[in-house]
Amino acid sequence: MKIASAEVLVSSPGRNFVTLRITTDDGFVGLGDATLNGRELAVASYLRDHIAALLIGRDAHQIEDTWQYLYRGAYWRRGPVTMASIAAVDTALWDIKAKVAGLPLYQLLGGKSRVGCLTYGHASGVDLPELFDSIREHLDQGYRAIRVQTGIPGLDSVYGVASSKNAGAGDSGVSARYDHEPARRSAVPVEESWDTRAYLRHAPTVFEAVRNEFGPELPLLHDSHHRLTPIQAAKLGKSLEPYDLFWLEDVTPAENQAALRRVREHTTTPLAIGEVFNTIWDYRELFEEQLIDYVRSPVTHAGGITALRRIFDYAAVYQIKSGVHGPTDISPVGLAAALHLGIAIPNFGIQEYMKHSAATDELFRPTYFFDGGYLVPGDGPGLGVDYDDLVADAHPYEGAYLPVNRLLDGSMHDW
Ligand code: EZ4
Ligand code: CO
Repeated sequence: MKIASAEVLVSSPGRNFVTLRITTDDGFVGLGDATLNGRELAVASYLRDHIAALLIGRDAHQIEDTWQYLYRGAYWRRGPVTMASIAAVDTALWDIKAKVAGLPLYQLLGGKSRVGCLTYGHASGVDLPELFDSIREHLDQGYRAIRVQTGIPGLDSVYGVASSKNAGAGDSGVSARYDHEPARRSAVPVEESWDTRAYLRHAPTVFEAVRNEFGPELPLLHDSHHRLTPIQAAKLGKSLEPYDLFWLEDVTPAENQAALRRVREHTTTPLAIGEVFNTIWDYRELFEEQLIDYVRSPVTHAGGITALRRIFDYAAVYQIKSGVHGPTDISPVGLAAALHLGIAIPNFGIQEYMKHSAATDELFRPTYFFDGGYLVPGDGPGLGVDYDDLVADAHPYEGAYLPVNRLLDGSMHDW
């Protein structure tokens, strides 16, 4: 069974997606997600200009060998563009293998270990009343775990707050955010503002109010989005301890894994990190020193199903669980891959879930479904996701960027 074609498909059904479609000489079709939010065309070029031709004629069954060929063969290792490209090839080949077997992909990964993947949804608001409404809305939809992000008094626009009042803020004069996600269609990034001291004072008051309103049971999560120094992160973790978070995410920038040691010394708030990591190597210190509790890598950015399964197995040795990144910039192909893996592995933790737009679902026709707070992968052969070229043609690529972040004195800060 040889690979006959590898097409790179770029479309924008409400937001941009890069999809790889591999077809074999006997007509099997597999899909892989290669979406890198705000840098989509770099991955499209890597796949189109440097990988597609290498795949033609290869045995579509040789997933591991193809992974090693692309990873070792690039010579230039790791990095988000390379690893998203390899991820797309790997995912598409797993999709094909499962279709050839006539089985849903999770069966090839060991079969179901649970009835579904527990998800968390994103509640947010510029203030407490708006936040409470958002939490109630999510509970009504069936979510059993909730990420909480709010506005901060004195700041115009803050990461993670999908609010009509927040949309269009910043000084770049661009369109509103889409899909409740921060990337906006614009020629240049929107600029947001940040004040760490105001955040550190405000965050515990928000969680206290949420616990008072919604009680002690509801699992609550929070994302600090790489903005703190180790000692600030330690302080935040400590101040949130009374509110019993499920996790605190990305407290420090990802480049310096050793920073987590300092945080860990001071707080028992569980930590999640890794949505911007690319490989197993990024986790080595964090796992071996047990500095984190949850792995945030998605299939899409960590080199595919082959590579992420290896990361999860390594994590399991240290009682660390999965907590896969699942914003809308992970396409339905990437989400489906995460669900097949998540339902099979022994150390599943939680899956992030933001519903895609209707146009996105029309294009990809996912067969996974949301039921009572759980996501369940489709039972048909393969990943259970499609790609409708006609729908895609109606949604051409549009440039979009994630925001940048400045402190109140104008200096650049981590976004
Ligand atoms: O900012 O997916 O936990 N979720 C996140 C996301 C990321 C975006 C970047 O593309 O941090 O909202
Ligand atoms: Co995050």
